[in-house]
Amino acid sequence: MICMADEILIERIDQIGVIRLNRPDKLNALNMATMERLVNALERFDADGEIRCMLLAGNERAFAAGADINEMADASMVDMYYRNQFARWERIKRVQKPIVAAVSGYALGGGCELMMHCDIIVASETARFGQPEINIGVMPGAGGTQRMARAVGKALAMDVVLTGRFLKAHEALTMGLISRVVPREHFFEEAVRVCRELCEKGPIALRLAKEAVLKAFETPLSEGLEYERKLFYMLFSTQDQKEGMRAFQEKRRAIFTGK
Ligand code: CO8
Repeated sequence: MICMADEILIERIDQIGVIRLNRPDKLNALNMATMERLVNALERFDADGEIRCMLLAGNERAFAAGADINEMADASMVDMYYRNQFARWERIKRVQKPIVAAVSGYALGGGCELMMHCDIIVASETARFGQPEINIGVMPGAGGTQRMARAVGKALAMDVVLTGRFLKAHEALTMGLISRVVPREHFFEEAVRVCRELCEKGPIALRLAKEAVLKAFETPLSEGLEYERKLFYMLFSTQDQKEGMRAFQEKRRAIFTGK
């Protein structure tokens, strides 16, 4: 079933919640209406017992070419402050299920930042990444300086953020910004394939594993290790742990129920 909500298209592919950005004329520029619908859709899928992971995509030409410049051009500092747009981005951070990004074409500015909120990034060979805000007199504001630096290190983050240059897909792969590059015609189906793989895993283990990896960016190593250990112990209270290990012993495929 495809549900049209103007700026985004929402669809279910089996247990995958698919959200496609849908402002092709504007290279999927992220205006406030798009962000609101996107975040609402992510939260709905996150709360939906039938859905195991989400897939976020644009189209072939653009994942998203940034926040909508037309909405910001005449805004004052006070306007921006009261809009409090970053509250929406904070809500994406709280999504528990894995989000897979399928990226083709431009992932720039807020588009690149949105992509960096996702957990696995599948890109087409044609994808172009960048934080070009410097060219329009500003800087990244939705985590670009922080997540880019953590993903690729200081030297390359500085280069990308200060010069605004675009990275090609293979460059971004080598730098560790993304994890898979495939030919353009396969980027969406590859992302679906990754999602299908995730759907086979234990849903609780998936969420806790996501939480633990993200914790690595927030804590010193000793604290992160302690956190990981507690989540690991927690999984021994689930039926999925019993099923997973028993299936291994019985040489069969595990059927995880998320209990
Ligand atoms: N905002 C609004 N409209 C856009 C945007 C954008 N970010 N990007 C593209 N568009 C529009 C163009 O204006 C054009 O519209 P129209 O046909 O009505 O003139 C249409 O999309 C097609 O774009 P182009 O004609 O420019 O296409 P080209 O192939 O010539 O160029 C580029 C493609 C290089 C991607 C070019 O469009 C471009 O440079 N876009 C802007 C990229 C950019 O600067 N992004 C950063 C924006 S700022 C930001 O993201 C800050 C995030 C902070 C957090 C958000 C919360 C506030």
